[in-house]
Amino acid sequence: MATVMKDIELQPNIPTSVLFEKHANFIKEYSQKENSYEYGMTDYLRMSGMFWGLTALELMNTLPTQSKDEIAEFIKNCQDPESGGISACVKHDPHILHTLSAIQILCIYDNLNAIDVDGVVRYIVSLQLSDGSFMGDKWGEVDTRFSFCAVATLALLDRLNAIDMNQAVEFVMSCKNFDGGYGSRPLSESHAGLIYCCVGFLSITNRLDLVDRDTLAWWLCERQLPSGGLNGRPEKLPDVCYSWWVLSSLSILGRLHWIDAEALKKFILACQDTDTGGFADRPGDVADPFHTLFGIAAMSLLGYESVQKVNPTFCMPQHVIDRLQLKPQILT
Ligand code: GRG
Ligand code: ZN
Repeated sequence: MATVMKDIELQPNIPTSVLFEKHANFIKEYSQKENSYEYGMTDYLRMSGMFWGLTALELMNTLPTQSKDEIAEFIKNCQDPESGGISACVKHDPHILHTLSAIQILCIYDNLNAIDVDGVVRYIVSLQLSDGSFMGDKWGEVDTRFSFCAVATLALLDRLNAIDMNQAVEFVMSCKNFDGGYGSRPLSESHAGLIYCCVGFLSITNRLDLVDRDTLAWWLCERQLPSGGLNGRPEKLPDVCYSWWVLSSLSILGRLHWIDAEALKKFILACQDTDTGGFADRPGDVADPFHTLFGIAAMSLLGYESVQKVNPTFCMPQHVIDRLQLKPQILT
């Protein structure tokens, strides 16, 4: 029996370029909506939201440098003096994802001294379990996303030796599936978002020798649909954020050329909102900062002119990774 492939049909009148000015305004306006209902309802995402917006602005060469001190003050107020972890918003519980986002922002601004770095290291170490996995916070959820957050944070702080690395690698490898992909925990299905986390983890820890390279790259390039867009797993709709999760993984594996780049560019350009600015998950949907970052970052990996080069492992501007003298492993 044939299976129906889910996809969308691109409409005519797709923009032929990235609408930089509109996207920069979209992100700036989004961060100024402090009194809106929408803003109040997304407190729990604030720190990562700031990372998405600020990274997108920097990739477009429009980072607001005048906000450096104000942003550092916000991050300082989100650090829990006891555990050392950083939360999404003042008075929230610390979490490993927001801790990574905060460190990424401070690295972009070259301002790590603004917070208690030893506290952050103590927090990450406290979240590792005896099987090598990482919890997201003190409440105990385990996921390979958190293994990535742990090593990415420590690498940015040059403190990778603080954790049990052999066990950490063993846990990630226990999440590898027959299709070459990785899931969130052992026996969980392969998903492009989690493949990015595990391939990124192995890139940071210099263990890409453990990857089933061609099987995984084949699974990843099979994510491309006739519309040119990529989905996150079989039989799902395309979404612009997978342009990042899939493409960055292929880029680390040295197999970017296995994708039809022109078809993907067209899909990404079609996800732009020509009225409000910003990118949506799919053409015609509402734009948001998350999909805006990943649309722009994917265009960077595809070599689009006037977007700064992005590092595929850290999802940060390459010049920041160079300044920190980090060399995550990339296969050629
Ligand atoms: C520094 C860029 C960066 C990231 C930090 C948190 C994290 C590390 C990565 C997130 C990876 C990710 C997107 C995981 C997805 C997890 C998952 C199983 C999503 C399923 O979502 P559905 O079912 O989406 O809503 P689909 O597209 O599969 O229908
Ligand atoms: Zn998405």
